[in-house]
Amino acid sequence: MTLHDPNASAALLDGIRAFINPAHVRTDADSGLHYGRDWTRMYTPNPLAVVLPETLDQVQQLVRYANEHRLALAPSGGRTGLSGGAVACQGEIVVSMERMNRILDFDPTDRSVTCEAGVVTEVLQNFACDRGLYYPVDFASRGSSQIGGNVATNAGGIKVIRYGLTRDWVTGLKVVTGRGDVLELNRGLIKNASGYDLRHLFIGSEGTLGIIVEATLSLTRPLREPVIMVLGVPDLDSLMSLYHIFRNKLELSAFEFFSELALRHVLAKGLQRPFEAGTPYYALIEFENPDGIHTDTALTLFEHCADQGWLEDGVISQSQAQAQELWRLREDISESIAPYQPYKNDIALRISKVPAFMSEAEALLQREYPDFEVLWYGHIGDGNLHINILKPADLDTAAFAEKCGTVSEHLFTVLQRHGGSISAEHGVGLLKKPYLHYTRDEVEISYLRAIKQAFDPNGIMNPGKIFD
Ligand code: S2G
Ligand code: ZN
Repeated sequence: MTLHDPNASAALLDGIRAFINPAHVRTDADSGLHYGRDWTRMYTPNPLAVVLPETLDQVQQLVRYANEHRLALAPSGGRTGLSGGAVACQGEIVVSMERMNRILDFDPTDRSVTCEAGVVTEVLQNFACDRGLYYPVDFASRGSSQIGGNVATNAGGIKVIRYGLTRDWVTGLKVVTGRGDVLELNRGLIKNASGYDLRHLFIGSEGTLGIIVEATLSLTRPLREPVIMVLGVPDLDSLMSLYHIFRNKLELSAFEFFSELALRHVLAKGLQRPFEAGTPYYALIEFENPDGIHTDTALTLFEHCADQGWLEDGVISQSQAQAQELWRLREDISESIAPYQPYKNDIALRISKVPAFMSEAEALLQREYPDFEVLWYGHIGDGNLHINILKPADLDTAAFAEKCGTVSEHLFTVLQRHGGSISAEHGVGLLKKPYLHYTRDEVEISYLRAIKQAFDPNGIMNPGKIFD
């Protein structure tokens, strides 16, 4: 991708202003910083411009114009990504979907909603709730992430154990491909055996095949009176025993975990300990409990697990307010550690492989990197572990990132042996690109390239993300 020099750029940007409101073709430094990166902080944003289209037609004209002039486009949603997937650091034009934020259609019979890519996740969740329904893909960044970005990264979050990922709720997509064609994919159908399902190529494509403009999503009934239990757990084997027994006896909507170190950072923000005992790990379990019908089962399980030594203490929510407070112990971890510029790993394993991987990885980190503060948390219920290394105050960002790069190579070598993935839900973007081969072999990557070539033959769509 040869990028244009500043002089030629001015004329090229004027060309864009011919079909997009000039007020929404921005080149000021503040816009470049605000729209040119996601939550990662190891890349310096350097977009050529930030463009905020308002219609499908403008998006299509922009992609066609970018093909004609070989301009790189970096699609941008809420920019809550953690792998540099929405970073524009090589003169790309950021295409922010922020102004395309309407909910276009809702059908109670289909339990289906069609929204533009720029709709904020929480706005969609509230829209569903106001109609007695539920959009069950949920995570801490719901207040700023956008549906288009959730689809582009196949966002997961905290309810996957029961509801799956974004992929499981997308019944239709309207996209502009990297070639500038508008495709309406699957059109909200539940069944559609008419050949390859191209919708699923765009889900998780991280903006490299084209721009997601609209999504049609399924909705479901809300959880009835969800209850939260937080349990103090002595070791990994106990954590997995709790998982097995609670999963078999109750229909769980969440089985999360976090370490004592992670909890301490959240408590430092003023939250209360769930109970007196401090334990190496904590399990957070959610299940619906209409009219308290499962309370006895939950308490019986609690007593049994305590007798087995699988838990040392625990609490069960007595109100929705307390349930929210307990969720914050898990959901506030990310924000609590952000000031430490953590180096994040977000790995996926088959659930059965979690304890073996975790004990091997913990031993490796303690042996090789004793001076690193490592936090473990994540979604045991779907085999997704978040490993966060906090940046020591005396180590500069570049040196820290380099050292963590070698940590990743050690971790991913272990992960590969356990058949895991280097990215569970945060995507590959720029951050994980050097490690893609630990999860995809060269033959498979050649197929990814062939698909990219079909949808984006001039390589203008988010170049350099996922693979080169
Ligand atoms: C989580 C959120 C982002 C992070 O908390 O489940 O996916 O901090 C994460 O890793
Ligand atoms: Zn997560």
